[in-house]
Amino acid sequence: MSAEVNPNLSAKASPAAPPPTLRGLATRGVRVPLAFALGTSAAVVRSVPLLLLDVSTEESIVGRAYLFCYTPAGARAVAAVLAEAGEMIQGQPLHPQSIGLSLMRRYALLGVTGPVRMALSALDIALWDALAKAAGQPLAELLGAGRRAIAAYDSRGLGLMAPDRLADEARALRAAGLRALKLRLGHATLAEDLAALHAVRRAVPSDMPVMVDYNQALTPTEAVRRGLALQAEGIAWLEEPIRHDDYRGNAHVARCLDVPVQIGENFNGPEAMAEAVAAGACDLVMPDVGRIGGVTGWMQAAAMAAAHGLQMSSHLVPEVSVHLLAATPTAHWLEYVDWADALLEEPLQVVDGAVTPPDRPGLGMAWDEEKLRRLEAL
Ligand code: SMN
Ligand code: MG
Repeated sequence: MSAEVNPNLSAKASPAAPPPTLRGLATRGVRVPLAFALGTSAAVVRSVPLLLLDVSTEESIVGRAYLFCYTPAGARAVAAVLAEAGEMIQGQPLHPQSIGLSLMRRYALLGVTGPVRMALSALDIALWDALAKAAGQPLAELLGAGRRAIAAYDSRGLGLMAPDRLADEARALRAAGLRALKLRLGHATLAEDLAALHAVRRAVPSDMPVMVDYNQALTPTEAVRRGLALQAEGIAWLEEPIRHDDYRGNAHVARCLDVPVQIGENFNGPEAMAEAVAAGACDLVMPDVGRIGGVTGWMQAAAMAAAHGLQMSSHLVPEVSVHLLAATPTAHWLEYVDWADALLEEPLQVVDGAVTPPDRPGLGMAWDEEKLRRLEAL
């Protein structure tokens, strides 16, 4: 009896191609004016400072990322850290996880929070973009997922405004085609918050989900009082009712309410999310790819959310987040804003209330230099 030879075992595998080598990086900051100003309980946002990052390799692949840096000083701080990190990674192979681990170690003394965390997250995003381009695949596919449609809610506008202006803006947003929207609350009184919610509710179909976001405005006691009144009116979730890092307080609010408590945009890395989940601080999570640690940090957070059966949404940066949510087992909602339309060659498309990762290699983002020339440089 002759033994069968498995041809796959006997064939000599050809060695894998070496990874691209990193050459350097460049950043530029721009101010993008908003069509719908965003009046939150913490600040009124009329224009957004965005920081653009290009990472180049010796093979002429360019990986890109952009971040919302909250203030112009934020953009300058993130750019300064990136310039320093760029010198450290020159000549390194394109291995996002290994580079991230060594930079986190390098910045352990300064502290991997705030602008440092944002810089390392942006770098990780750009490295993964380059890796997916080198593989000739959309990022979602490189992460092992199909390019599936992710339901999106409209997060433009609907700030702290008078009820009649809110109703007008809700109707304008509704015409744009998304099937859910987010209202910012945190007026001086509960009565004003309820009036704002009623105005939006009356302007949109009765079954349209309305998320509400307090941007950390309340005390735990006030959050429970307002949360009980709001949940009776039907809201999709109660976002950041109190200080984001008071996990015990958030857990108390979550226990007292039926409406799901949503937090996550301020999670500093997957470690913060692990603590929040362990404390029972929320019912839903929405990390920001620019604070959770880029693609690498997001995928760790997604695994944690899946293991705990927690639905996970994104925070801003929808062009990047849509690829990541496609690869997130418990994907919930994509937060949609159109801020980067002002600088992209091919802005994100909304179809039937959802966004699908584009069928282009990497993230599919290319800067439109003509559009960029029209924006104020920071
Ligand atoms: C937010 C986004 C952008 C600026 C300020 C606040 C926010 C959100 O909390 O969830 O969209
Ligand atoms: Mg929020």
